[in-house]
Amino acid sequence: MKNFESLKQSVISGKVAEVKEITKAMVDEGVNPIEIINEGLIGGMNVVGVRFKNGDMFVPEVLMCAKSMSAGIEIVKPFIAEKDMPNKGNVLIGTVKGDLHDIGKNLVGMMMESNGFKVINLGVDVAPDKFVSAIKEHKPDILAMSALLTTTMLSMKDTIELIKEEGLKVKCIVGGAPISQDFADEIGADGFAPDAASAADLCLKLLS
Ligand code: B1M
Repeated sequence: MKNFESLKQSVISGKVAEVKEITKAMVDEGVNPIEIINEGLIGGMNVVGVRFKNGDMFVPEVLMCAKSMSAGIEIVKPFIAEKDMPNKGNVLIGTVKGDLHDIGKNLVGMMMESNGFKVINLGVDVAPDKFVSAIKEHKPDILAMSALLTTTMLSMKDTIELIKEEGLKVKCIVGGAPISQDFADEIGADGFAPDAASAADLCLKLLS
């Protein structure tokens, strides 16, 4: 019988085919699907998050781990009612207006998903009014904005101002290579995270 530890190790190694095989075997054996997600798939990604944060793993490896975790979740999903899927909160994420960089933002989204958040990804080049419409539609707990260009980071400020003008209640967090805690404070953001694993930790902290 395959155990949670071998599933966890396969996620940590980013072995998509192996994760699929073990997950399928566990589902066939009647293992609780929520436990497969929490203890095996998310359990593995939690280790990846810590290693990435400490500089012991790099972007391409982390992307493979996230891909393997998602492959496992896709197998388990049909056996779980939507209401039973782990959900620590809803996060809306996007790269700000004028900015097309999305590798880091997608990594942040994956790390949040692997921590049990439901993530709605708005993509790139998202203007303040588009963020605002999406907040009205999806009512997220957190809005996470990413910017990689010094020329686009001010769009974060515009978005936060518009959110305040509209009286919307959502925690706004920011990140990306040119962003700092000082900048986040200056524009009135609720938080800043320097990397994907810290962004997931920040969401947990803000919603705890
Ligand atoms: Co561009 N680019 N790029 N680029 N690009 C940079 C950012 C740049 C620093 C390169 C350089 O000159 N040294 C520079 C910006 C300079 C500046 O503004 N200070 C630059 C430039 C100038 C440009 C163009 C203007 C180039 C041109 O056309 N003349 C152009 C702009 C296009 C546009 O956006 N309008 C451009 C285009 C591109 C490509 C399309 C070719 C490509 C993007 C492909 C894609 O994303 N799909 C690209 C790339 C790949 C880069 C570099 C090389 C790598 C970015 C990356 O993916 N890093 C980058 C140089 C660099 O950073 N070394 C560069 C890996 C990624 C995992 O890290 O995105 O930092 P990062 O994300 C991290 C953290 O920042 C954080 O977590 C992530 C994971 O740990 N994080 C968050 C990110 N978002 C977060 C959100 C959060 C929290 C944390 O929310 C709370």
